[in-house]
Amino acid sequence: MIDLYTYATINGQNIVIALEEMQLEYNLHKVNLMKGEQQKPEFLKLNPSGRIPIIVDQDNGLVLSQSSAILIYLAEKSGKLMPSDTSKKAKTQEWMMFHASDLAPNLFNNFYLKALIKEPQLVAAQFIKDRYLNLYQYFDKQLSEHEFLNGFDYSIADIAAYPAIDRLCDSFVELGYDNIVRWHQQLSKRSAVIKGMNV
Ligand SMILES: N[C@@H](CCC(=O)N[C@@H](CS)C(=O)NCC(=O)O)C(=O)O
Repeated sequence: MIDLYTYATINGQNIVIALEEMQLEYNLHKVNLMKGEQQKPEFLKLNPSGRIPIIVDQDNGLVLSQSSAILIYLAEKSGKLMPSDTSKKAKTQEWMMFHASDLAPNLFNNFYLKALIKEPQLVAAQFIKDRYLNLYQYFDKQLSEHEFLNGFDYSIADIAAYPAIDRLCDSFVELGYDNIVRWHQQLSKRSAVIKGMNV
């Protein structure tokens, strides 16, 4: 049994999608970031950096943060949604890292500069937005050649990327990133994805 501590953010929704797709049993603990619950002492004991998502695996006591690490752990635990072949596994992780290191921080920084600081820095925010929208052209190219991001099957790479792409879909329609839009429509019909996005 897995305890999941999460909230409705891009890093928090993808873990729910993964648990649902893998049919792993879990208890959902919502941590309301708007109310600052991530700073409560009992949560900081689990993750001193005060951020979701976190899982606690009751089967072995493992406490794990970082959504990419959690997705890889859950895929290995369940034997689902990550190829076992070394090269295919590496390609899956390549697309996960593309999302986690190049895109997710830029999405956050854009939001921060626009909405979270006293004097919004709109020029800097736009610079960052242009950069991440430009990087998504490589997702579109990959999805023009393959049904799923790793080039093989539906995997944790798709799950990692989905919640952020869901928020940006209007921009992708405008930019003519038709392959991302096709992929988004396809995934959006999955019951696990619907459940995860509604967490
Ligand atoms: N790289 C981390 C990012 C985790 C993160 O930044 N979580 C945000 C929500 S998406 C959070 O909990 N923020 C609360 C805060 O900073 O107070 C991951 O992928 O899990």
